[in-house]
Amino acid sequence: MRLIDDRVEGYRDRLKDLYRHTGRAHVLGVTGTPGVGKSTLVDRAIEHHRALGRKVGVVAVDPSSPLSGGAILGDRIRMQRHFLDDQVFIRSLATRGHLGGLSRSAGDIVRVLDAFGCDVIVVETVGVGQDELEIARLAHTTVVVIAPGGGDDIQAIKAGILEVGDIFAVNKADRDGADATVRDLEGMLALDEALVRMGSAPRGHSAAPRARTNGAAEPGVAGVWVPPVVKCVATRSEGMQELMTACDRHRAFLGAGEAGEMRLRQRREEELALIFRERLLSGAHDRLRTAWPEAHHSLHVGRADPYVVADELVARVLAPD
Ligand SMILES: Nc1nc2c(ncn2[C@@H]2O[C@H](COP(=O)(O)OP(=O)(O)OP(=O)(O)O)[C@@H](O)[C@H]2O)c(=O)[nH]1
Ligand SMILES: [Mg+2]
Repeated sequence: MRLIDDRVEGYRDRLKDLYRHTGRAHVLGVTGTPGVGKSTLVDRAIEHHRALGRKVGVVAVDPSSPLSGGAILGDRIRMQRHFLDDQVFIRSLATRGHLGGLSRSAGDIVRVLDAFGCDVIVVETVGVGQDELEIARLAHTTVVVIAPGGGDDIQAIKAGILEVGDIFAVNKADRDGADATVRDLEGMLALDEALVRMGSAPRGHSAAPRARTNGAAEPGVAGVWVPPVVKCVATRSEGMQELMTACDRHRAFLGAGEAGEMRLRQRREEELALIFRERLLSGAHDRLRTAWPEAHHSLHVGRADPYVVADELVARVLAPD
């Protein structure tokens, strides 16, 4: 993992070798705004899967700046009772301030854990940026965690999180307003579904991210997936059984019919797009190593038009050797 993370010479070949050993793990994404209780939930999920004898991998992605690096420490503390368990592997990743680097590493680390034989891999991301949403899409099953009050639900829609959620966990249900949040969410999900059915959903929805088709039905029934909303109190392990059951049902749904297959296809396409983007960016960076300072110089000194400069940079990237 460190070789891959540090992009040590030859790491791509190692990833290629590993890839054919992947595809067995259930990849679970857990996302939500800072402090909603994601790590606490993940800690409970580890406990659940370990009790069933499953090998668990955890990737905790912290998109924050080095200045607020405390979150990673928080994640570690939240899950520390599992550190001595050799069937649990926890890896924290920080943003490296490198274009596309964050998503790339997370996806690669997931594949390493998969090849390593993990039955379940949980990826915790703070759902604030595009990168994090993309990581969430790499999961088979994405759990969006929301806490009552604080306008979190509205924030979630703004960040496009409603679209990526296969399951919604309303955590901190020991606080006031949990029922209202559940109602709001269910209302928004119903509206979202109605829009998809009428074919008038905004762009992005029309791709039917969750492959939902007509009518409401039990989650997990082949052909239909209506994201369930589960109320929980992670600190007291309340609602965890329901949440884990919902995850298992979603996994069964993915393997059971056309809509599930569509979702898996979409995931493979996302995976390719992410790897492609990363390759493109790192290739471009390598090629432009000397061109960047020149480009900056013409911006500052020559007062060049940034559009023109960008076009020139792109032309250099695309130029044949
Ligand atoms: N009251 C209450 N507090 C909770 C619950 N779940 C988690 N917390 C608390 O909320 C705080 C944040 O929990 P974390 O699990 O670290 O949240 P997080 O979403 O992983 O946070 P970041 O990784 O920093 O984004 C901790 O103090 C938890 O003990 C809950 O169900 N009820
Ligand atoms: Mg956390």
